[in-house]
Amino acid sequence: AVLVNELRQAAQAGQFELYFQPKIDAQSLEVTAAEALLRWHHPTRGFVSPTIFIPLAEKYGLMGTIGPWVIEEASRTAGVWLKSGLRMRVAVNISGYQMRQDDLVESIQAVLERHGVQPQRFTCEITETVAMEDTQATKLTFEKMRRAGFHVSIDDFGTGYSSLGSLRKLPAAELKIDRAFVSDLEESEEARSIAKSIIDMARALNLKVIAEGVETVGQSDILVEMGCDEMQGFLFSMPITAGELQNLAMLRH
Ligand code: G
Ligand code: G
Ligand code: MN
Ligand code: NA
Repeated sequence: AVLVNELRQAAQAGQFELYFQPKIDAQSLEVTAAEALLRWHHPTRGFVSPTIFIPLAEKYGLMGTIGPWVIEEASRTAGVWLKSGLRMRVAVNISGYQMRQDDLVESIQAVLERHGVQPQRFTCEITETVAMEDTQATKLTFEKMRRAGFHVSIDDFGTGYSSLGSLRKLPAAELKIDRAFVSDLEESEEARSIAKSIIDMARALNLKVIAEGVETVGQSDILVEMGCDEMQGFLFSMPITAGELQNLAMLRH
């Protein structure tokens, strides 16, 4: 409960920072996008992981302030990159709470416009579990995202219960293979089958497929061989600051 109160103040206190991790084109090795990952620098506890505070924020109704902060900061950063000539997308993780807000899409559109960022340059990463919620509220948000022209990515894919039929109804452009399958690729025949199924499913639906958590050349080789379009992971880069990412993207361009 103490942590929740501190979390409530963190945005105003300037304790949040966005890090960015590049998404790499498997063929050209260019940076196609950067995923914004929230960091909380607590004055006494030090670094607090988003795996701890995001679920707390969801539970205690704080995504209503944290979510917009992330969208604003990511869009502002994308505007800076665009002005420096970099044409990559920025990707933001959208939580279940945010998906259920009926003004989410309009508020993102307004922020993007203010920073001169086109909607196609904004990726919404939505976990498969949230995407499959199939409530009236999330269906409406997806429909608005389609009309707005956002790039939609289904995150942590393979951990939920999507069918081809349900996926076809979503305005998704990208499936992101969950890290769990990527980390086991070299050891596990089952992980390879799952990764291959996801890639084939993406092909059938005309979606791009990206693998997250790529750490070794062996994993990367297997994924490229299977036809994976893009990769993200420590093999290419850790999450880094906006300035560092800008330098890395320039080098790879
Ligand atoms: O960056 P890291 O690997 O520590 O992130 C851990 C988890 O926190 C990941 O599942 C990631 O999607 C989530 N996360 C990071 N930043 C955000 C954010 O801005 N919003 C939401 N909803 N989740 C985030
Ligand atoms: O679930 P989501 O994809 O949003 O989470 C991204 C998280 O994965 C970030 O917290 C990031 O720090 C972490 N991550 C990114 N690349 C790697 C990797 O290669 N290995 C591992 N173990 N974690 C990674
Ligand atoms: Mn993500
Ligand atoms: Na993920």
